[in-house]
Amino acid sequence: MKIEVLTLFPEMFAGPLDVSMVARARKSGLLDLQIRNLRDWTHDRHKTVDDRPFGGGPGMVLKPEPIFEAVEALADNQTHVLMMSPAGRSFTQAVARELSTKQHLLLLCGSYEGFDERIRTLVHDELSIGDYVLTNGGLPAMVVIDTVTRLIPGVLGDDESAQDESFSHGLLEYPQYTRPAEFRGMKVPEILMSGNHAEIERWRREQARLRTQERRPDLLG
Ligand code: 4G0
Repeated sequence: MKIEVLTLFPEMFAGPLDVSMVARARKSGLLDLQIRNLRDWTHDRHKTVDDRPFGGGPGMVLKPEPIFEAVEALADNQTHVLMMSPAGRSFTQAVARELSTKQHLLLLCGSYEGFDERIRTLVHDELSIGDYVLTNGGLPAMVVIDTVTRLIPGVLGDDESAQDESFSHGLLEYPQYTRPAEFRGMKVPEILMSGNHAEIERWRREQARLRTQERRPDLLG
């Protein structure tokens, strides 16, 4: 899969995408990730990307010309163009699964007070990672990239994929333990040491249900 990001702050993307599973996916060729600087599609001396809103009001708005030129240069008819914005549709694991089937994603990261409305004509979907406002769309784009990358076939090992499957039944995960069997007076539940795999599975399902009821009753419907 190819993912391109159009941003005013390409420096932000060094670090989070150079470690762990995303780094591994890039090195193996399963993910081709390219960070593009929006200012490369300006033509004036000051590399202007924003302007004051018509009608007045605070802040600045991203102007259409550089974004149109960049999208026209980077996208073809295979490209799924996404805009990161607090007004977007909620980004969920289901949305990530859907995006992981695309062959080319182009993520537009805004900042300031947002995008000139005409930019939305370029976009297939507008996504929000949650109900809060960030200084720019870079962190939301990295959240999308990270989430989608681990769903690209071949990125997770077989073990990790199987484990992930068991967590995607819409419940929170059950309590897990490793050695030692007793730590500072806190004991591992006896059932997990019983060797009775049917009973262990029953216990885990029950724990996941209780935890979900307690913390996220909205997930149970
Ligand atoms: C567009 C996304 C982009 C409009 C982007 C701000 C939070 C998210 C931005 C605005 C972002 C999110 C109108 C403030 C850049 N902040 N929740 N900031 N406005 O996904």
